[in-house]
Parts: sequence; C-alpha cells; structure tokens
Amino acid sequence: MNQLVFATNNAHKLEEVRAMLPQFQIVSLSDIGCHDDIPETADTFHGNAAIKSDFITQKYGLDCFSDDSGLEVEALHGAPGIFSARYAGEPVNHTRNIEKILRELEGNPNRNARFITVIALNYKGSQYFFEGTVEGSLTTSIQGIGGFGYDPIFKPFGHEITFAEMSQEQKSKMSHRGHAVQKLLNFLNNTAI
Ligand code: ITT
Repeated sequence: MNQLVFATNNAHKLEEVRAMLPQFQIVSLSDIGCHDDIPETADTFHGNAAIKSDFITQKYGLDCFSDDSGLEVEALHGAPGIFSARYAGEPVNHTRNIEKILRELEGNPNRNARFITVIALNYKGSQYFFEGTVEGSLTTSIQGIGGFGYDPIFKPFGHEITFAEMSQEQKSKMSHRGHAVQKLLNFLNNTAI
C-alpha cells in the first residue's frame, strides 16, 4: 500500500505530511473530488479526527487518515485546544487567533503551551490512532514567517527560535505532527501489509 488519502483541507498540513512520507503517494481531498467542509462536532481531538476519516471512508469507500490538532495553553486552562482554528471566530484567521492569545497572556509570566496532533487512520475496516505532542513556551510577539497557525509564537523547549523561524524539516523533526506521523509510519511499515 503506497497510496493514502489524507483527509485535510489544510494545505500546510498536507505539505508537511507529504514531506515526511516521501515513500507514499499522499492523495489530497481535492484529488478525490471532495470539497466538503467536514463538520468537526466532537469535543476531543480523537473524536474530531475520527469524524474526518469516517466521513471520507463512508462517502468514498476509501481508507484514509486525518489529523486533528491544536494548541493548549497552560495559563488558559488548555484553551484554545480543539477550538484552535477558530479561536478568534469565523472565518479562520491565524493573525487574529495569535493576537487574541497574546492579549490574553499579556503580563502573564506563565507562557507554557503544547501542540497536540491526533491522527485517525481508517485501514481495512479498523480505526487506529496515533498521537504526538511538543511542549514549549509562547513568545510575547510574532517571530518568523514560516509555518502556519500559531508557529510564529511557539518556541519548543530547548530551542531559541519559533517554529516559524525553522525550516519545515527542522520543525517536523520535533513537532507534534512529526511525532504522530512517525508512529503512523511505523504502523504502516510493520503492521499494514
Ligand atoms: P483540517 O481539519 O481540514 O485538517 P484545520 O486547519 O481545520 O484543517 P484542525 O481542525 O486540526 O485543522 O485545526 C488545527 C488548528 O490548530 C490550525 O488551524 C492551527 O491554528 C493550529 N495548528 C495545528 N497544527 C499546527 C502547527 O503545526 N503549527 C501551528 N498551528 C497549528
């Protein structure tokens, strides 16, 4: 099996995952003619990842995987969490999301945060989950122009630069998505035939 549908409408996720899985042909939703905005109605990352994968398997009869991810800020009791994409409301706007977080954390010395990714893989009638996290701290202003979402304000622990200041390859070596995709790859290599 070297062709896999990745059920995402996020072009940045698609680019990151394609670069991490060069041995697979990663097929996008537009490649299969899907242009739906899949409603994410669950209250957990696992639940929303499952909804996205199940939507594609049910509608197209295809095996696939999806990625539900987000940022959890300690001083905000885990917010924005599953609401990361739309934290500052509709339509999705990463700049406004970042501004909202920086405002809420103004003057707060606790900048701890973590990114989480949960991948749900639908494969031969079963569903498998793979998780990845990365811990770090939030800056007080935007740093860097790479990546997407909250990357310009997230510095992984042990590093002096944000994800937005790293190359995609450097980010993926330590990121939440990188860890989750590595687990997916191990599964595909060792279990899936
Ligand atoms: P799909 O559901 O179509 O995959 P999405 O962007 O809506 O795309 P999510 O529901 O998983 O994806 O929301 C994830 C949000 O969390 C995303 O929009 C960013 O704001 C943030 N996020 C996730 N991974 C990130 C990363 O690697 N770097 C920065 N921000 C990230």
